[in-house]
Amino acid sequence: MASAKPCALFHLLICIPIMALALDDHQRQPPSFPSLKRTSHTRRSVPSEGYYDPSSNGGSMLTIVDGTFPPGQGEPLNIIISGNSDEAVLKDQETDGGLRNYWLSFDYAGECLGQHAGSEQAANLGDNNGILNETDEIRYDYNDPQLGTCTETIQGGGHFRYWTQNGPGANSGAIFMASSYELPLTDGHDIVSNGYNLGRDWIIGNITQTNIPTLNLTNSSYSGTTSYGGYTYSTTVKYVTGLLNNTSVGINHNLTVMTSSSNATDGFVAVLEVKITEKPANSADLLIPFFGWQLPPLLPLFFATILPLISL
Ligand SMILES: *[C@@H]1O[C@H](CO)[C@@H](O)[C@H](O)[C@H]1NC(C)=O
Ligand SMILES: *[C@@H]1O[C@H](CO)[C@@H](O)[C@H](O)[C@H]1NC(C)=O
Ligand SMILES: *[C@@H]1O[C@H](CO)[C@@H](O)[C@H](O)[C@H]1NC(C)=O
Ligand SMILES: *[C@@H]1O[C@H](CO)[C@@H](O)[C@H](O)[C@H]1NC(C)=O
Ligand SMILES: *[C@@H]1O[C@H](CO)[C@@H](O)[C@H](O)[C@H]1NC(C)=O
Ligand SMILES: *[C@@H]1O[C@H](CO)[C@@H](O)[C@H](O)[C@H]1NC(C)=O
Ligand SMILES: *[C@@H]1O[C@H](CO)[C@@H](O)[C@H](O)[C@H]1NC(C)=O
Ligand SMILES: CC(=O)N[C@H]1CO[C@H](CO)[C@@H](O)[C@@H]1O
Repeated sequence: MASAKPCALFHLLICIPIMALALDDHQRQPPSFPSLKRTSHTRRSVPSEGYYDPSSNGGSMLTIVDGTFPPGQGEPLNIIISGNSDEAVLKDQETDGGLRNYWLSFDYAGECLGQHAGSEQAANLGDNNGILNETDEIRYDYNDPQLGTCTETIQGGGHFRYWTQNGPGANSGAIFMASSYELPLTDGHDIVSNGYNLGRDWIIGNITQTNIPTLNLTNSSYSGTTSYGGYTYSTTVKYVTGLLNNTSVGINHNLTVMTSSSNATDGFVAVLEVKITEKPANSADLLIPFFGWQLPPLLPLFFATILPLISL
């Protein structure tokens, strides 16, 4: 198939981003690389629900936010990707149909040009990892995986922070997401009215191509399929109660988010079970587009360091 020459070029393309990482370790980790954050050394053991309730082991379904008024308010972890999902989907990577490719399948991507615009939040998932900062913040990409999250940063829109429950005390591998819908940057990125419940339901609505009745939710199930990079995902969503309270008390921005018909958090968590139903025939063909977005900023590096070597 591939002769030696294109193959060498191919390896070069893979090496450039890695070299860039080694050269500048202050730079934020590019989205297509597996997380360097804490990984678990215990075996995954998944209960039938697909996750462990953080509050049963000292954790909470509310995030920890610095500097709230009054102090101690948090944001709801209102979406869980179940540990019963396919193993590949639970891996924090864009390759091989991983988590970041799944998010791209419904138009959510890493932050604008790798820059972090929001403030850090932390969470304790009750897995004995203690309180950890968010793994990353993921934004609606306005159907443009390269630059769309820049639009979200400026115009506002859907976004979420996430953590993985993989500590030794409760290693389900489930992904906990704090989703909301925020106002434009000029309004200080506050959350829109009913923005936690709507943020959750618009994500679920986009995955399942269904209008989720936010004000009339029951323990319903929804399902749908999404695709990106040759992978097709089948998602089943169950709305569950009992993890979050139906309340505005203790919820960040509660005064502006709550409405006369809904508390800041309505007490529902959407639990997603995700299965890969189609894979690309030859995943190697897809690697170039995966790295494509990183090439423009790396071109000067390429010309400065690699080209002289090649022309020797
Ligand atoms: C967590 O984020 C805060 C900023 O909110 C930062 O000061 C702190 O160093 C971070 N902790 C770790 C372990 O990265
Ligand atoms: C899809 O997401 C957009 C933007 O967040 C939202 O306006 C729209 O209502 C969502 N669609 C559904 C069916 O939920
Ligand atoms: C939803 O399911 C939970 C158990 O998961 C149950 O406690 C609750 O009563 C149910 N609520 C409704 C509205 O059916
Ligand atoms: C729900 O309310 C109960 C009783 O007030 C409290 O103990 C619990 O921590 C609350 N849970 C969450 C996730 O806020
Ligand atoms: C909000 O939650 C409180 C309990 O904290 C409850 O009394 C009130 O009825 C709820 N409001 C709505 C609109 O659901
Ligand atoms: C908002 O949350 C704070 C606690 O964080 C609570 O004191 C206040 O009563 C809440 N406001 C409403 C309207 O629920
Ligand atoms: C929240 O609690 C209030 C008061 O009990 C109730 O009227 C409302 O239906 C509840 N909302 C949800 C989404 O369960
Ligand atoms: C379709 C439906 O039942 N809609 C209802 C949802 O809840 C709101 C507010 O409680 C009602 O006004 C709607 O009729």
